[in-house]
Amino acid sequence: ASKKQTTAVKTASKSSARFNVGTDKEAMKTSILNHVQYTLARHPESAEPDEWWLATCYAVRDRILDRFMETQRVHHQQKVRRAYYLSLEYLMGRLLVNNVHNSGLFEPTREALKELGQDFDSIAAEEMDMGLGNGGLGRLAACFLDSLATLDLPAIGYGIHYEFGLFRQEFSNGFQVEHPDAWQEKGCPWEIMRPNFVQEVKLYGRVEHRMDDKGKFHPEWVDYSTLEGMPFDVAIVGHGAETVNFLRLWESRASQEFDFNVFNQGGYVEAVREKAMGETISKVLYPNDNTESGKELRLAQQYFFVSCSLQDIIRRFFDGHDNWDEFPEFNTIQLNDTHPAVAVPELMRLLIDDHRMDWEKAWGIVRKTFNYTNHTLLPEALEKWSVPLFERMLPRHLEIIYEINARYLEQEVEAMWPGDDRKKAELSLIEEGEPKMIRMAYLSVVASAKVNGVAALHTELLKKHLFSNFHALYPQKIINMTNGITPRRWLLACNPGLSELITEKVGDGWPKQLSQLDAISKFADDAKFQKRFMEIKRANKVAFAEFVKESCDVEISPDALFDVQIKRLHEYKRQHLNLLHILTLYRRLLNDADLDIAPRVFIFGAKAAPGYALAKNIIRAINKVAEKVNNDPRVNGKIKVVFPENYRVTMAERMIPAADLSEQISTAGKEASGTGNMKLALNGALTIGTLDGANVEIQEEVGEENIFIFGKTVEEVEEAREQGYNPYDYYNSNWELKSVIDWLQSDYFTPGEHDAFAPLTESLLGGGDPYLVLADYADYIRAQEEVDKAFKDQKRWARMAIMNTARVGKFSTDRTISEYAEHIWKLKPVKIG
Ligand code: B1H
Repeated sequence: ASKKQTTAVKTASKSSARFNVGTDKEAMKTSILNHVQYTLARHPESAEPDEWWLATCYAVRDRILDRFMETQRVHHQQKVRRAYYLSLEYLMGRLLVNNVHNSGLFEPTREALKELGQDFDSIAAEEMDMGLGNGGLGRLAACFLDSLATLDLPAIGYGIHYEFGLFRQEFSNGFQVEHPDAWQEKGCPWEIMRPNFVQEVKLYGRVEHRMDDKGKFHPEWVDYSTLEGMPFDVAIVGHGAETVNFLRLWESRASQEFDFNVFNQGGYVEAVREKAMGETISKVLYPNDNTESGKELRLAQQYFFVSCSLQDIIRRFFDGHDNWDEFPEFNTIQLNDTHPAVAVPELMRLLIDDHRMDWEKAWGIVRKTFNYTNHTLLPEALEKWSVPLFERMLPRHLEIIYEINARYLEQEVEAMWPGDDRKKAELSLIEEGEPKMIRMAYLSVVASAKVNGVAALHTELLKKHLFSNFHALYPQKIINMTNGITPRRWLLACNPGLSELITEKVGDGWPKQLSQLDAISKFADDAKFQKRFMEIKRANKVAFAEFVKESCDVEISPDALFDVQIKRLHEYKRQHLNLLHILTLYRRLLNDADLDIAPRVFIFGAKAAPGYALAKNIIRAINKVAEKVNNDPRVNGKIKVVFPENYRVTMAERMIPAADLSEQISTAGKEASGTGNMKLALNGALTIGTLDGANVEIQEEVGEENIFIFGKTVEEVEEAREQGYNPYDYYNSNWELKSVIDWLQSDYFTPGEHDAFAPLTESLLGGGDPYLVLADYADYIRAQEEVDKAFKDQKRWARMAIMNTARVGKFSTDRTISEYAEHIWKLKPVKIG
């Protein structure tokens, strides 16, 4: 009977080419209605919009799950090599729109809803963002998953099922206020709980070295506490719905055993406290971007999800294989920054302690399995764990790290620099000091086969500075993998107008072959094409202006230049340089009401880490300047400043298609890559930017004549520092710069409230201006004047914008992921059929 069943299942999946259930309008209608009634227990007549949203998601999910199961069956049957992506962040955004596009269900779903009296767009707007990430690093992970599935690469993402994602931001009197992000409030139709794959994780305790019957000592981790990890899977649909991979997120639970152990050790109160700790681990995403927290709970999060994931990988491997020697042949693990780097000692522990492998063999496996992506050079973001903290939570792992360190210093560093103790101290995984610190980046480099930077310039700087010794020691290890973005979400789904125009001109292959966009460059001077391109941009601006009216109660003209800076609030990203430009224009307008400038709307989207006081002060300054400017009749509406609260993926999807100008103005050498820069250029916004991160490569692609570059280069920044950079030299010699800073120091923007922006102005002057805002100010103003001139010539602007869309095909994550697959993972596509 069971054999018969298997055949029946096989025929079913063969007969309906892609799905086992109908995918036309009628089938979708039936399915949606069924879910309203039998999943949600509601009468269609009285169902609310959020219930229509849920039912629609379930109907779409049913179709996706067919492909999901088929994909996993094929991967299992063919014993494929897989890539595992370990990341503490996945900034997924909404999934419905993306999933209907990728699975080809957009039209039937929209039509079905229409016949049910529902509007697809408003139903889709019911969805809360899945905001399990901070910024670029988390969004990159989400784009990677999309491309991995689209390219038919067998891959699984692992992360944490945070109960609360990145905080929801509100403004009150210009101040940022944080609220918990209850993203699961309306239900989570996309995820599937997998109780049969629960994993157990140990924490705390101590190590005993016990003798076995052969007289050999074995380390044993004892008196530990245990936790449980419950996996939740989210299906990841590739474009065209051939491959459906998944993202597996772990939620922590206190286990029965956990209670028992702690009860025995410490009694009731301790037990309850520790039980709460067990349930706390996956509670909330740490809201830092580009800064490490150094908190105990954060280390617990990292270890918890890494241990669950590695055990899951090993379980899957032995379901089909029986020999550890084959492990590196079938598994490759990517560390998304150092956040999951504790995977290195954890895999060593699993191999040596649990599977009784000898050190050399285990280390050989580890070094063939792991690869590491570095995302930042900023010193405050480089993870270092204090040895005492680490020892308390992960005593056995600390031993292993010391052993890795001793062996690598004695064997590899000694061979390269014989007798050089200074080199050994420089390269040690342990930084001396009080307390000693574990350098997680160094650990990741030593244990990985390949280490990559995320843009050409960033990778060169890694080789030259942060990892220069390692580059000498392992000359083939450090390579570049320039970031990208998925064109499915960041053009096809978010900008339907432009997508249709492109498809009309170049066919519908571009979402999977983004370099095909180059074919529209031949229309850059075509007046008719220019007109249509600019009409689409204008329509997107009208839609965004409506959103601004609703959310900020500010009227903005779609004919003004939309000048957009959207990214986390950070000094190195220099939102305050943008602010100085706004103040400069405001001042000029007050001095000359007839000043001939193109009307501009300055648009910001940014969250500040809750503990980052200066970043919060900059937010307040922007909000307060906005209030003044927008309500000052003397500027005659020529400039407006808007800062809608709670910037997130969904807001980016509205802003990016409406942007004219993309602000990418970080201090050279500080932004590893940037990815918003790519999204904006793809949607026809021109970049004003420094030669930093991927801006350099964007310039190479679009050409110097289609981008506004300004400011000091990396070399010039280094030189200025060496020569003792003093912001007062600029302050005292540039009269206009001095006036706008003095203006910020007055109470003009916060009447009666003095020194409101002292943290900001102090950082620029007394604080030494660490990010060279004053040094780049004059050239930034010059570049902005060029922008103004270009925008006034709408034909020229149209040409430049078209060339941006046409020439940024390189920045598809399909290209990025193909490079990872070829040069790091040695991973081949697997056709599901
Ligand atoms: C990036 C981070 C980051 N780099 C620490 N580093 C974090 C560091 O929670 N933490 O501790 C969180 C995030 N994020 C960004 O990665 C870079 O700044 C961007 O330039 C880059 O485009 C992006 C993706 O590579």
